[in-house]
Amino acid sequence: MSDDATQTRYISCVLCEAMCGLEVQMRGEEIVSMRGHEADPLSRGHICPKAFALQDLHEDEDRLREPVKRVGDEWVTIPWDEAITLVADRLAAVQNGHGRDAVAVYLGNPNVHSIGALTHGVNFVRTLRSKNTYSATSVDQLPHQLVSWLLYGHQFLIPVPDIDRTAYFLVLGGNPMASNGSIMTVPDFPGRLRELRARGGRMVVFDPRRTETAKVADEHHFVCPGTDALLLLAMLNVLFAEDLARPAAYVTGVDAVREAVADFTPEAVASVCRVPADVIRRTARDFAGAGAAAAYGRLGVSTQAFGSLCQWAIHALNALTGNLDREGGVCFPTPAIDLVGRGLLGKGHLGAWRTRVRGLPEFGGELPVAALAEEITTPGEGQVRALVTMAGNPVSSTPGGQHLAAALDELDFMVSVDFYVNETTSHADVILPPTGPLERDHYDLIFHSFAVRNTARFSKALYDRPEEARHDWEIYRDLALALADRGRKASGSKSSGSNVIGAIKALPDRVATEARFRLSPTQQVDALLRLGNVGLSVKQLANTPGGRDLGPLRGGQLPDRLQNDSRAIDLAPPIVMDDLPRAKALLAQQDSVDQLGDGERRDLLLVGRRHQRDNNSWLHNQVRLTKGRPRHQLLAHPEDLAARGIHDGEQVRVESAAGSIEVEVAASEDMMTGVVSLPHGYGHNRDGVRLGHATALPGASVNDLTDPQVVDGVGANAVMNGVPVSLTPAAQPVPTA
Ligand SMILES: Nc1nc2c(c(=O)[nH]1)N[C@H]1C(S)=C(S)[C@@H](COP(=O)(O)OP(=O)(O)OC[C@H]3O[C@@H](n4cnc5c(=O)[nH]c(N)nc54)[C@H](O)[C@@H]3O)O[C@H]1N2
Ligand SMILES: Nc1nc2c(c(=O)[nH]1)N[C@H]1C(S)=C(S)[C@@H](COP(=O)(O)OP(=O)(O)OC[C@H]3O[C@@H](n4cnc5c(=O)[nH]c(N)nc54)[C@H](O)[C@@H]3O)O[C@H]1N2
Ligand code: SF4
Ligand SMILES: [Mo]
Repeated sequence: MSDDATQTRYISCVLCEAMCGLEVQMRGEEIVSMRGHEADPLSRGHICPKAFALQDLHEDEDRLREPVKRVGDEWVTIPWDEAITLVADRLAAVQNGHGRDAVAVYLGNPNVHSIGALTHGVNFVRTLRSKNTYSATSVDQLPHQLVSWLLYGHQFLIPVPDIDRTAYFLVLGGNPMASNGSIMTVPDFPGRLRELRARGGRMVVFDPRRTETAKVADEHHFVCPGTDALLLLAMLNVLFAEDLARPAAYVTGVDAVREAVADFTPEAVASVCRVPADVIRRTARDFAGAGAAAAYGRLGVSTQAFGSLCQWAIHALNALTGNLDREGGVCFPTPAIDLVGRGLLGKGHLGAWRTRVRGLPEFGGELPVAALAEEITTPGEGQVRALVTMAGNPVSSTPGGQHLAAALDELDFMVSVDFYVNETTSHADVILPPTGPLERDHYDLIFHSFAVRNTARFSKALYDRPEEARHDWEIYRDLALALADRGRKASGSKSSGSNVIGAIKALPDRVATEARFRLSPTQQVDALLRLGNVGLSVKQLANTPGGRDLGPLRGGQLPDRLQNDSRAIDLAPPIVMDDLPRAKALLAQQDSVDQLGDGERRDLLLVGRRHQRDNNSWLHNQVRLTKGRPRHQLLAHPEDLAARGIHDGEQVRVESAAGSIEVEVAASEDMMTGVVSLPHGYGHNRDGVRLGHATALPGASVNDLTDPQVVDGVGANAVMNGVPVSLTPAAQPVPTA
């Protein structure tokens, strides 16, 4: 290719679950233009402003390209070999001195958007063999996985709304107009919604904020945060009371569900939910009568005190109305690489071990991250003394982030695999930066499994890996090999008695490790594609811009695809049924938020939100992405502000049981009264953070308010919605004499 010739390349955006196909014009190394790929069978030309951040990220001077080591307050660049040796030495020393569990791991969200992290990163974590494995799952979709494990026998066998054919789309606690869907890969949500409505279909939204999605819905209803479980139980109650339940033959436990929901009538829950009984009744009837209907609930009903009960009730609503596994209802995608069917992902388990301090259960091999800080700071046998973070920013994104930040400074050693010095990695001893999204091949191993249409797309890296850089999978491979060479003991805290024994043990470990890490991610994807039902290959897909269309979602796959032994769905799993007394207690506790045990009056409930031009806790250093109206503010209803003598635009103090922040308030009629909303991922102005532009952005971290001590009663997912807070004008600066 000559330097001035332009070339068209097709890639996937990895910045959210929508995995849009992009068409990129390149002149030499330069990106001339980027737009949505019109012929892409999944994303159909859709693109959002975040896509351009891929280019800005690539060119960003803040982005680390070589390892750095902390020396005092400075970061010093070091060669890769030295960095890998240093990290392996320190991790092995901690594990040999204090046991395997003394090294904790936190895996952040972007891991699911990188094949290298999934093939080699996860394998590296296995190599550590620590029970202290944490991830963003427990501040996110844990209830989805838990409920799928209970109902369908596999944590990743999750049905998604067949939005392209449904007649009635019921959304609770999700805002796909901003998020482009989650556990429902739905690029071009606005276009798909327009089509739904053009077919005469409807969308109904329950959310304490009149969101971007609520504004384009046929109906929007406010619901008091944290009470959706009651609302949903009441809808189930109506199905039984009005004889609308028509579950498939393979659904069992229906009578137990009928009994369990008997007390939750619409009238009984209405005042707690702040949803009129007739709205609840009508919604249940409309849903059951729609022909093909899909109920869906996302972050607002997952990361709250009843997250698991909410997700269970949503599945029950779909199953009882015959909409599970039905076209136009919710369906199980049939991806070209079926990780579930091939047995490549664990089915799930709950409580196989527990956190040391609070006794919270693991799920699927991971402990809830709400417990991480106390596992670091509480002395004793099994204390966490070193931490590996992989593509994550838990100081910003997990409850009680400020406490975690303080805890990180108590560690003996911390290493982060990340390309930014942010709120979390600024506490590390070493940062290992992988290549960026434009420098690596991509096939979506995860989100094809949750997409509203079956497709398969592979894209070659837009840029070659620079000489000085390493891919994430190379970093994990090298770390695993270096650790194998160091021959860690199985467990225990005494030092090794014999170097010879240690060396002998290390040999097979090294051989086994080499075998596991030998194939590149792309080679592994190729092998999996060839094994799959469709018979594809990387080469074929790389030559097919936009990839292969494998057609719309299919119904009628049950009970064959169930992964449990019974080949039936027990709709009343004891783990969920046992949580119903807690829901009953909420029903009784009408005045729950006003008066707390500690005598403080926290009479507002805090919820979160996302914006199209924000991406979790990162990319705020991208000037192009962050432009537009400021959106860091706490949103509150004007009546709630007036009642407190607070004016629009003022600085306010927000206080919860866990902490307090100061932030600007914005009056908004879109808020339900009694509820305030703050986006997460803000508040970059912390010590040590080097995010250029981002550190000057206004805003505070909502997770300085969320309380790590409060978790979902089933599965211990974090509670980041429905947090009781108080609101007062920020303290006026005291005038100095
Ligand atoms: N209060 C509140 N808290 C929340 C949420 C909320 O709604 N409200 N949302 C929760 C949810 S859903 C999620 S998923 C989490 C996200 O929380 P996390 O996963 O902990 O954090 P992210 O903000 O996604 O940060 C990603 C980090 O990965 C780095 N990174 C990006 N790409 C790569 C890569 O390819 N390789 C490597 N090695 N690093 C990379 C970035 O620089 C950044 O440091 O936050 C959760 N926290
Ligand atoms: N642009 C952009 N897109 C993203 C992301 C991003 O940061 N930016 N992040 C990605 C990630 S990691 C995820 S997990 C997804 C999340 O995707 P979504 O879940 O669609 O996104 P949120 O905006 O967090 O929506 C949560 C909604 O729940 C509402 N809510 C809060 N509490 C309650 C409650 O108790 N009950 C009810 N019914 N509603 C409640 C909030 O008001 C909010 O509207 O988005 C993904 N897409
Ligand atoms: S919606 Fe935006 S961020 Fe998400 S994949 Fe598409 S272009 Fe990327
Ligand atoms: Mo997420």
